[in-house]
Amino acid sequence: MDAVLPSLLPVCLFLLHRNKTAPKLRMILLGSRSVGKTSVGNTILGFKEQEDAKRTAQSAARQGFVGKTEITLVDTPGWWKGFPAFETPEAIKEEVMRSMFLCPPGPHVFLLVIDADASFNGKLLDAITTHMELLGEGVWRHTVIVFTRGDWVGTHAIEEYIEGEGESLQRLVEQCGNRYHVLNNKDASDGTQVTELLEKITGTVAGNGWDHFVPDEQIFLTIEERRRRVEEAATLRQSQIKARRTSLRGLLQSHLALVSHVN
Ligand SMILES: Nc1nc2c(ncn2[C@@H]2O[C@H](COP(=O)(O)OP(=O)(O)O)[C@@H](O)[C@H]2O)c(=O)[nH]1
Ligand SMILES: [Mg+2]
Repeated sequence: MDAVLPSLLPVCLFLLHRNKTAPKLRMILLGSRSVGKTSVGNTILGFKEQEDAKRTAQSAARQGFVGKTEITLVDTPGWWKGFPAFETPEAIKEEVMRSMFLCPPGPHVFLLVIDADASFNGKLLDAITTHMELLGEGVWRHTVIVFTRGDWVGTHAIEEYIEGEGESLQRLVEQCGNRYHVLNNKDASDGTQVTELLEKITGTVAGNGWDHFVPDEQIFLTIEERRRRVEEAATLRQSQIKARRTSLRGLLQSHLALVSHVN
């Protein structure tokens, strides 16, 4: 018996550790330009807004904690407000799609960011829908709307805002299973707004049976293939420029040699 107990110790420690392992959540910020995606990321992760913050040009993942929950948050470049996906440059669409592969094996939720100080209409709905659909089927049941500019709206009036903006916004909210939250990114001191958002996110993930969104591998292959072609074209262009320079230099040298010979 004395010999058995010590041998069980590592197993017990492993089980204890496994039960204590902190939960991990992977999420992606989506939305049109300047709605506050990067700011939402900063608010969630508790990072300060950078004074010289540049426009997000490429999708990138950041890590942090909210309480004991480890968060991987992918920020994306936004599309032009009110423009459907077919009018968005390929490079932006590609970055939006690439975001799914920056948090393997796939995001638990998409945070669809909307600025609540602006009016909403059918064009905005169409822009959001066409861009969200780039990500594949089943995206809506993993989506939570985050309304920014809570300081403009007043946190208690968000339902009024949704009702007041009419059918397009109400349809979007319904499409997302009535999952939404309002944030004031200018108030870093209000920790409850983040914990409440995290509760809604956790509720959404639990409602999906803790399944994450499974990105379509074909999208990844298409992006990689396009990248490869762009890189190949750039290399070819560079070698053409180099060859032209070399031949120009050769021409110049023979011209100079000819001139000096004549003189
Ligand atoms: N007043 C206010 N301004 C905000 C809020 N969220 C973002 N902003 C501002 O909106 C601008 C665009 O935000 P940013 O996060 O860069 O938008 P992104 O392009 O979607 O990433 C910045 O000047 C932010 O300071 C908010 O909740 N309230
Ligand atoms: Mg940004």
